[in-house]
Amino acid sequence: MITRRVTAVVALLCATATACATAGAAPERRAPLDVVAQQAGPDIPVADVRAHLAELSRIADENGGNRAHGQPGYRAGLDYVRARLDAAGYTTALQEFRADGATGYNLVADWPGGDENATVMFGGHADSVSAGPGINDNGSGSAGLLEVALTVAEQNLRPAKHLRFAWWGAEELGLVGSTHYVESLASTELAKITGYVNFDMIGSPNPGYFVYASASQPPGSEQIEKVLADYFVAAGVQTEPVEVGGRSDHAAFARAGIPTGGTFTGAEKTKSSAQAAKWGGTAGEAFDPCYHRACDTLDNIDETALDHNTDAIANAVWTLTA
Ligand code: DPN
Ligand code: CA
Ligand code: ZN
Repeated sequence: MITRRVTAVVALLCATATACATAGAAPERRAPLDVVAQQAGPDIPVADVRAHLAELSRIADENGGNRAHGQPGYRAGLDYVRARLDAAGYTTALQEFRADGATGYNLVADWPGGDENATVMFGGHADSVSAGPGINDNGSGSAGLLEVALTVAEQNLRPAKHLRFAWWGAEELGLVGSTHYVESLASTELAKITGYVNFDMIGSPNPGYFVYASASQPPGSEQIEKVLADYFVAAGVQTEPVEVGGRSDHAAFARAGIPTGGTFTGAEKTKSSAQAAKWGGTAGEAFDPCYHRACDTLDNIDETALDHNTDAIANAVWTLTA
């Protein structure tokens, strides 16, 4: 029997702040308790995610302004992530590959324990383009995944399933690192991976709240889509399904028949007025006007989007590995 912590998220509605705060007032009639959804997993403080982004930004600054494949900033950023994971008790490994005449690296981190025949993976790419430091793309996913991984360790989570995180290299060259990982795994090892959940751009400055559509993904992907969407329902944030197709690192897993999913806050596409009406921000502007540009810096992050998506990662880790 598996026990897991389930926190019911309950929204108490008060007509006014004073109505809620007034001490000793006669009990007033309220709207019925609105149990929005059940959530597993902790609330991750966004300041802790931001601290990792500040480190990645500093690392880019000290290494020629980027964290691109084949550049010194890539390894420096990956080494920062790895050192934090090692100190927390993860078993980490660097997988090397070659791309464009340079050595690339994937970082794979296993949380000891759980049933390895049911391994659930969470990942995102760790490389930037060469134009800039890549703080939204994909410092955001890298930092969110790192802070959730560190929280797993702090809380000494003992999931029934085996939990593995990955930070991929050379995504920007055409999904090279994640494709190399999937294609180099023995079929017996691949068969143990029961799901892969991807986080690529989760703090866009003019954010949308997108969940990868499961319809065009392998069977079983619906469960991942639902768990991710459920977080946002509980948080009172509307989402839209998005077809990410071959644009990020879940693609190789999907090709291997592994259920996949993920969240995304938008790149070069323009926010519609209907989207601005439900999410705020600016209609007619890109979700990320600094996509693949030098201005993808610490200023290019929407903290609310980063916060929600990191909490959604935590909810998915706790739920899917239970
Ligand atoms: N794969 C992203 C990039 O690194 O440029 C962009 C992207 C992510 C596009 C997710 C669509 C969906
Ligand atoms: Ca949070
Ligand atoms: Zn990119």
